[in-house]
This record gives sequence, structure tokens and C-alpha cells, in this order.
Amino acid sequence: MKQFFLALLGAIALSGAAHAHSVKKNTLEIIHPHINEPFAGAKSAAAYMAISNEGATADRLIAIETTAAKKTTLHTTDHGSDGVARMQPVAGIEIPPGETVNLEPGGLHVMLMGLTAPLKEGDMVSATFHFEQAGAVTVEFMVDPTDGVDHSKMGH
Ligand SMILES: [Cu+2]
Repeated sequence: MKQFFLALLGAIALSGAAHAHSVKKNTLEIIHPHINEPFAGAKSAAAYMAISNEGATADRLIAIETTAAKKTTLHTTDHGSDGVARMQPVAGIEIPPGETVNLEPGGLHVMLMGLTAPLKEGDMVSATFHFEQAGAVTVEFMVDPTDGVDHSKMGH
């Protein structure tokens, strides 16, 4: 019985690690970059993560390249006074010193527009992030289970 629990704990630790992958470059850490599995036939998908900056100076995410999409842009979500959320492209995302910036549903996110292949849960999608200070960083987006949202149908 003890062995069973040890095996179970091991499995939990492994799955925990798989869902908490991160990439470090200089003072930046990109934590759990992921894409929720898009609906079959979806033309676009949103990617999320947290980016922390342990340094003393600000950095700025300015571009992301991936062969998984024809175009990749950085978006913010504005909640208008009419209650409708609209996404707008932004030129960059500031990562202030000593802070963690969350890219999450309803806020800042990465848009992959014109998906070049279907994305399935468990896939790893290679990308290059470009930061003003830290330069190019190779990152893998993990494809997580669907969140039930067809991002391609949202207003942009
Ligand atoms: Cu968007």
C-alpha cells in the first residue's frame, strides 16, 4: 500500500512539473506558456503565460515568431463602458523590474492568427520571443485542454 501511495505521489509530482514548465533568460522567466486546444478548424488561437522580471530594469516583449501561425500579435483586452470586451494589438508588453506580468483570458494575450496546423492537447509548439533587453528566447507553448472558448469568433 505504501508503494502505491509513493507511486501516486510520483505521478502527481510529474504531472505538476509538466504543467509548470518555464524558460529563463537573464533576469526573465517565462512561466507556463500555453495555448488552450482550439476547436477543430479554428483559424486562430490565444496563448497565455506569466512573465517575471527579477532584474533591476524593465524589459519589454516586442514580438513572437512561430511557424504554427501565419501571424502572431500581442493583444490587450479593453472592457468598454458598454460591457463588451474588445481586443486590440499592442506594440509591446512592458515587464517592470521585480514584477510578474500575467497574460491571461480577458487581459493581455498572444494571438496566433492563421494556424498552419491543428493543435492538439499535449503538443509542444516552438516559438521565439523577442525582448528589447534579453533578446531572443526560444520558448515552447504547451497545448493544454480546451477552455471551451472559440477565440477565433471573438471581436478583434
Ligand atoms: Cu486576441
